[in-house]
Amino acid sequence: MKLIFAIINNDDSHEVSTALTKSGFSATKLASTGGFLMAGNTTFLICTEDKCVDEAINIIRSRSRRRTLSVPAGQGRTDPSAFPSEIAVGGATVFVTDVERFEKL
Ligand code: 2BA
Repeated sequence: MKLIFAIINNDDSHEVSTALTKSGFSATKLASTGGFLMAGNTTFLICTEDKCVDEAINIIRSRSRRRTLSVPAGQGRTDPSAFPSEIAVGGATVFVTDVERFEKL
C-alpha cells in the first residue's frame, strides 16, 4: 500500500476530488496553507494499492493547472527586494510514501 500526499490549488480541488471518486479512489481533503505564499491550498491523502498509484497521479495531473500569480512585494518569506512580481504555482505537488499497515476498524 502507498499513501499519496497531493497538494492542489483550491481552484482545482473540486474537479480532482470528483475525478478520483469516480475512479473508485478514497481520498481525504485537508485545508492547508502554502508556507511561502501563505495562501490556502488543499492537501489530498489517498491510500491505495501500489499498482493504482500511477492511475491516481495521472488523474491528479490531468486536473491540476499550472498558474502564474502576481505577488505583491513583501509577500512570501524572502527578501522583498529580490522577490519576483510573478510566480508559477502548481499543477500539483505530490509525495508518495510506503504504508506499513492499513486497517479500517
Ligand atoms: P507555497 O509554499 O505557498 O509556494 C507557492 C509557490 O511559490 C511554489 O509553487 C513555488 O513556485 C514558489 N516557492 C515556494 N517556495 C519558494 C522559495 N523558497 N523560493 C522561491 N519560490 C518559492 P509550487 O512549487 O507549485 O508549490 C505549491 C505548494 O505546494 C506550496 O505553496 C506548498 O504548499 C506545497 N509544496 C511545494 N513544494 C513543497 C515541498 N517540497 N514540501 C512541502 N510542500 C511543498
